[in-house]
Amino acid sequence: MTRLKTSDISNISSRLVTCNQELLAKTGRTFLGIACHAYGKDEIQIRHRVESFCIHVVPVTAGQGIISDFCETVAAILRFLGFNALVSDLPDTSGVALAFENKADAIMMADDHRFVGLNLNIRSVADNSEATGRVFAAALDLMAKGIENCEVLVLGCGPVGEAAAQTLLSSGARVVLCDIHLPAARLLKERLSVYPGGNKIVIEEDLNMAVSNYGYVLEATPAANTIPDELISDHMVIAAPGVPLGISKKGCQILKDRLIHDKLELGVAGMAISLLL
Ligand code: 2YC
Repeated sequence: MTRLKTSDISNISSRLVTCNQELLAKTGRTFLGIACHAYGKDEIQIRHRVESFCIHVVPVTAGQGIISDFCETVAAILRFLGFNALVSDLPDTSGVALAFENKADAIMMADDHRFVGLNLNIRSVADNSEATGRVFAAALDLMAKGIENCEVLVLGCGPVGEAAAQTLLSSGARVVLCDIHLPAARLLKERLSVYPGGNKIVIEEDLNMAVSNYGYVLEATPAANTIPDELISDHMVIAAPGVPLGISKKGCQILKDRLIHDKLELGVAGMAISLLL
């Protein structure tokens, strides 16, 4: 799991309106709309519910400790979506206790291993990796104007790639898995074989060969420059939740509106909507 740096997130809050407009242009939906699409929720109904849903974002000092701006950025994203969100005055145990005492509906918090949302009423857990994979797969479905029966290359078979592949299967896509560590791809194929369409999953062992062959890519690796510029074609559509972005600045210029990437926003939106279920 890539640990974010303050420099990765410090400009997110000030760019939420712009990024929301860019998503609208690329997918026809906003942050909230894409997250609702990912979880099969009606956006109008969700809009009525978010304002009264109180989320405490609790700083966690464990392990490598606090990332400056992390909690403030998560709260800013939640408020942009319409939630009643705040950063707790207290970290760790005290912050969790305060959320319960103030009758918050949910907590969001992250240590070095997991970033989760906890619904305090129904005791559900929203995991950032699962939500991120799901929401980026939904974004790809929207960019493709329906991914059903399309082949999609999923690069990276970790928790984010797994959630994305599972979501793509449920959208009727034909999933192709690729991972630098072949056993990881094999294991994921095995796990997904129980889902409809899972028995048709293909594994590509050569990344460059794979990228050249598929028009839809979900890039979920924790590596930069996963997709070399020379392999980016004019018809490629890429959803890239991987941090750092696996595409160079030049690659982004070639792709323009056919690339979706962010480092926190869409995953937080997915977590929040999944807490409302
Ligand atoms: O400020 C704090 O409360 C820190 N304990 C937050 C640590 C977040 C560590 N995780 C990450 O940087 C990212 C997550 C946002 C998703 C995957 N890695």
